Amino acid sequence: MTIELQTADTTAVREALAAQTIELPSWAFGNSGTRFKVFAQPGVPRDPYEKVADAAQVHKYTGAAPRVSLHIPWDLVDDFADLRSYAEGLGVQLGAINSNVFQDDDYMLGSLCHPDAKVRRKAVDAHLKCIEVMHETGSQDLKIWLADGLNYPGQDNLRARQDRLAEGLSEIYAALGPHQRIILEYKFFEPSFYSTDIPDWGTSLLHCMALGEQAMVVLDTGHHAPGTNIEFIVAQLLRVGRLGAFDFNSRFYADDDLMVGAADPFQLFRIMNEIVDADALRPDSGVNFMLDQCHNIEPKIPAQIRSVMNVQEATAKALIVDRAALHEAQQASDVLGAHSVIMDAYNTDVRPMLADLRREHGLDPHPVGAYAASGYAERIVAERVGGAQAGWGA
Ligand code: LRH
Ligand code: MN
Ligand code: MN
Repeated sequence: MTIELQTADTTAVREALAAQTIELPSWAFGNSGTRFKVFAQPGVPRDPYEKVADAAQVHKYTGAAPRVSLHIPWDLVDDFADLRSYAEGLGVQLGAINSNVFQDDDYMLGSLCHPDAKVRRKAVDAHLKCIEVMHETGSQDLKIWLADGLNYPGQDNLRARQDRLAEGLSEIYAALGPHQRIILEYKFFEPSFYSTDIPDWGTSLLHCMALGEQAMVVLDTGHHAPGTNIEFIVAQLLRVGRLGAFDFNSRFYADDDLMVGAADPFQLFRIMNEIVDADALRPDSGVNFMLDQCHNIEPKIPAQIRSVMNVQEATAKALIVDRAALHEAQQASDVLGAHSVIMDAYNTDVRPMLADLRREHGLDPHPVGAYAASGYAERIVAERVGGAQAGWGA
């Protein structure tokens, strides 16, 4: 059985979809690759302004991507207020600020967890600088992902590193403005392989709970061991009100950073199903839906457009789950009936409804085609020479 969307009243579904926003990462627009090779693409941005301009194109054709997150210092500019008004002029806002305390030589053995107090001081100061930037950009979220960890047993004291981390985070937390948040990301491996200082949602949550209500967990969908039930983590964090954001991407193996919904659209649907079930899709729910992807072999702007559409499709399928029927089947211990309700929604083609919704909002129903026809890609290839690698030098 499939759900008959043509005859159903989809008003509430459409309203929820129209209100959904997805935040884009500035680094997705720069050149990227693997440790084997970075393939330079013609026309990629040469500075943060051009990254913002490209992100604005994604919003122009999807109507659903009104914010772009930055990395400091990858996206350092002289005047962040100027970058902000440039973005606003293009119809987008500056979103989360990411602190990159992983790129200096000083950080080889860690940042906030480093055994040397001088390095820890430098790492805390880098975060305080990010908070200053956030005041200028109007950003709400300070996104912290640390590359801290160990490659060898005995290299450092596991417990002492957690204590140093707690201390550094609390100094950063104390500097937040009243409407600002720390969103703390976890990742189970890489660049460290024996032990990572924030490897999992539990560790992130423990630190967030110790800090206070303005600290929330970031769930990057590529940061788990294969087979992890990610929607369970989503459900659990929502229960305790600590899911601050997603970094959406797809993975076949590890932190692949491929387009969200490409490797496992069913998983993305299951995640969005938990979001909808907990009423966390509301724009004021406190969950920031971000992308965190690299487009190494595909053109970047259309890849971001496609990713936004993939999130919208998974969300639409989650929204059409017949929750009353699901509840009834669950209460009746009807295992197969309950499962069918979920699968009926997942197997429904929601693309015509999303195309209609775009038309209703004055957008082209086919964002990728509309972007391709606009001539923007050809224009940036002609105008921009010597694009920057994702982050570096931009
Ligand atoms: C770490 C990570 C984190 C960084 C981004 C570039 O793997 O997911 O979110 O900010 O990649
Ligand atoms: Mn991430
Ligand atoms: Mn990652």
